[in-house]
Amino acid sequence: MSEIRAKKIWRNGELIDWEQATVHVMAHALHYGSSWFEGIRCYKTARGSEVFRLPEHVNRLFDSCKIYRANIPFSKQEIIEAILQTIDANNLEQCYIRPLVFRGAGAIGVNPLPAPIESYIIVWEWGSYLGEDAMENGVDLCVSSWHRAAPNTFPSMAKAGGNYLNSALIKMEATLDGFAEGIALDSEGFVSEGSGENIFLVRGGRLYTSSLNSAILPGITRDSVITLARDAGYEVVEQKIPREMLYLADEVFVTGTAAEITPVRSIDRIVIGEGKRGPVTAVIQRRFFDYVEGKVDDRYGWMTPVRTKKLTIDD
Ligand code: PPE
Repeated sequence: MSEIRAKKIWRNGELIDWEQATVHVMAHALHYGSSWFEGIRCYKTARGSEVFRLPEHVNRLFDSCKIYRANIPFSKQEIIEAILQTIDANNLEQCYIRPLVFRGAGAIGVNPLPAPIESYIIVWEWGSYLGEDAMENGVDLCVSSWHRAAPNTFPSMAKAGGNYLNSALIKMEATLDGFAEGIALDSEGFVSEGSGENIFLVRGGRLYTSSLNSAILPGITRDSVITLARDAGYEVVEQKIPREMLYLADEVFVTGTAAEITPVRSIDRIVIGEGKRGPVTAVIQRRFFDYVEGKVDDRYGWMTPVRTKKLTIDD
């Protein structure tokens, strides 16, 4: 396990030392999974450090909390400012950002409403998610024996800590069986998503991705890929995807803030297409990385600059 550490963590409005960011064992979230979080990336670009789709991630955090009747005691703008401040305080040119809101200690029992809301922002350097050579050569996936939660059980549009027990079952099964990741089906048996990524397939020059009614997290990378792919002239279809369509695809790739755009070379040991990164995946990858690394204009207004250190007279 690589060491994950930074200097400062933002907690309820102030920056504290990394070591001080501890939680009481009676925190509601520890007992009942009542937490909500985001994963955001800050990239080093030619224009300086910039955060990718920051307002969209903050909106999704507030959406996740709204579903669970948790009121964040800060405005969206305050959370945005706090994220930029935390990156700056840690002096990181690029990093992964984890805003985390949870029900803390102060009430006993399942009812979360009396438990206080705690808000944190954590940043650290996080490299490749699905293995070092994954971006070039692709990864091997399996279809998980675990399904995503049925509608009316756990809302998948909330990025809630509790949902990740399902993700953990998928991920453990996949990795212990020698796969990089598992793809879960929804409760009807259609393709949903990976433990921490959305999924796309390419067939006949067209892109397909599971629709929101397949228990997916509405991924912000997924949304960005849909836009960039249409930009590149590809048709993108959001629909219910039968499992076998994965095996018959010309190309498959997964998307997520941590995973970015990772090609898939096999699923359940069935070779996908040529068994390596396909040409459409390569185009999407290039357009994505050119965008986040600031090699092209920010035509969609997706990048938020991190305030850099103020220059002093001596500089
Ligand atoms: N589905 C799930 C279940 C999921 O966790 C993620 C992100 C996505 C789809 C893609 O969403 P987006 O990041 O908005 O494109 N998973 C986050 C957590 C990963 C982790 O291991 O922790 C992430 O990529 O940051």
